[in-house]
Amino acid sequence: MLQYRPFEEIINHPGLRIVLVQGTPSPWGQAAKTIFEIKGLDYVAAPWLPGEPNAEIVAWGGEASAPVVAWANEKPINRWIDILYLTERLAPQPSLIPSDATERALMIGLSHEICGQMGIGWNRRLELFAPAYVSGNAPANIHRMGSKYGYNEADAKAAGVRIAGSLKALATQLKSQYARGVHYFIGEALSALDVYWTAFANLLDPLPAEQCPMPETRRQAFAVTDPVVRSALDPLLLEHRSRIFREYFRNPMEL
Ligand SMILES: N[C@@H](CCC(=O)N[C@@H](CS)C(=O)NCC(=O)O)C(=O)O
Repeated sequence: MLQYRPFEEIINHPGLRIVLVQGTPSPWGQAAKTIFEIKGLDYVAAPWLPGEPNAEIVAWGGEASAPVVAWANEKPINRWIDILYLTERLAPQPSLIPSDATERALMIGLSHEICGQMGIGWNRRLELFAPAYVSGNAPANIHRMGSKYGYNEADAKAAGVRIAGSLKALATQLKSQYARGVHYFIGEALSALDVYWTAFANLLDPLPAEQCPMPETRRQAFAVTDPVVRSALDPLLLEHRSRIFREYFRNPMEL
């Protein structure tokens, strides 16, 4: 059971720590947390208040966003791929990174399409910020987040088509796997890509309240209406998300 500790308490903790966006299913953090749990890694967590300055955490982690992860007295890290490789070092089994170089390249490439710069998470966030900007009176925290996460009109306009492109690549790969009877994105077993897709799908088609107890207003905002994106959201992708969630995620999600 996730119990948030005050940030001060985790700074000098000797083991694995994570700062998580509190109260909303922020996918970068939920994916990192779930990878810890799949690998049986004990960890302690502190809350990041979304949209707030969180100055102490920024001073410690050097990054104005969450998750921030730290191990022992090593430098805190925040990028999804660095966090994944740390967990592989701390608990090599079960491995979530394919040992075959070609499969690994495909896994990391498709994971970037979800978690990386200009990936699904990045573009979906631009879509979520757009209405406030278009209204001409975006509140301060949206302005702060928008400038932090690269909001501009051109990229916001292109976001839907870019998300659809990434979804089509994911659907093509998943269909080829299911066609040969393997219900994972890559290779023969669970990889980090299955975890990332399951966590980030909440930004397009949120899980029901009993599985993901997020504020109702946020759920309505997260459910994508853009027809370009909806048409690329293949039903197999959502079926896969629900199966991986049931088999590998804590249910309900801990926010
Ligand atoms: N550092 C992560 C990205 C993390 C990220 O974008 N976090 C956002 C999620 S929306 C966040 O912290 N939002 C809350 C805030 O900025 O206050 C990576 O590069 O892989």
